[in-house]
Amino acid sequence: MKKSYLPSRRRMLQTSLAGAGFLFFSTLGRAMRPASTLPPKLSFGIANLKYPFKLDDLPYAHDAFEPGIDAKTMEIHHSRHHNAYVNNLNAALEKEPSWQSYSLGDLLAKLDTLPSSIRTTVRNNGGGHANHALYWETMRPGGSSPTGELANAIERKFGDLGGLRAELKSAAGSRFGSGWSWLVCDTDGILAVRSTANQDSPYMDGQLPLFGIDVWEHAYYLKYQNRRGDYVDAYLDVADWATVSKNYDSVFAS
Ligand code: MN3
Repeated sequence: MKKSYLPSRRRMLQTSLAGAGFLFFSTLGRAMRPASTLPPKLSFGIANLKYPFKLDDLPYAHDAFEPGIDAKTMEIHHSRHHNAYVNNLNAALEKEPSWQSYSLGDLLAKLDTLPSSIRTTVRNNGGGHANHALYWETMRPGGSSPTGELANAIERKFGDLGGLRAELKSAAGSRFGSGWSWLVCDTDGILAVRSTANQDSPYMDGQLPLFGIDVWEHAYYLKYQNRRGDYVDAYLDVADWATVSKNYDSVFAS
């Protein structure tokens, strides 16, 4: 009895010490929990942009999408709205140099741990920069079709491109106020349609934004006034699904 009791007691002691240690470290771990970081599989392209951020020129003329998306809206949207997001984001990071080395994707994924003095500015303007960079990247005059893995995944999830368009349009129409309608995927490439308010980015939730429709009034009011649905159709008509397909392939390449 005694022989077995002692080791057993020692085991209990060890177990309870280990338990205390576990509790201690898990408590410490919670207190010092590292900020969530964007998964490496999703960290490419726009997610990898770094401070100082800059406004890229558009790869097409402002009138390239007439009559669906008018030239004046394109010009104001890019040179004023998007430009302001870039400038405001840089101004915030100028005040917090220790955050200047983080990628745009990580800044958005780590919002909760940013200094409170810049958190809201980075949320609105970092999101604004990422969202608009994608918006310009995934439109091209005449549009294009999905290819490869994306074409297969759309067929599995939505039946066909028409099914995906309908879901994106529905998410755009039901977003109250300003925001975005998105096609996103996770690290396994699983597709989903969702919307976000304001300039919130799917990167904030560890998702890859593949395609986004800007439903702020500044994106369509000059031409469409309150007819958001007509603008959404016009943007979907010039969607560059070939570029979206290439971005989707990057998730599987790593
Ligand atoms: Mn916009």
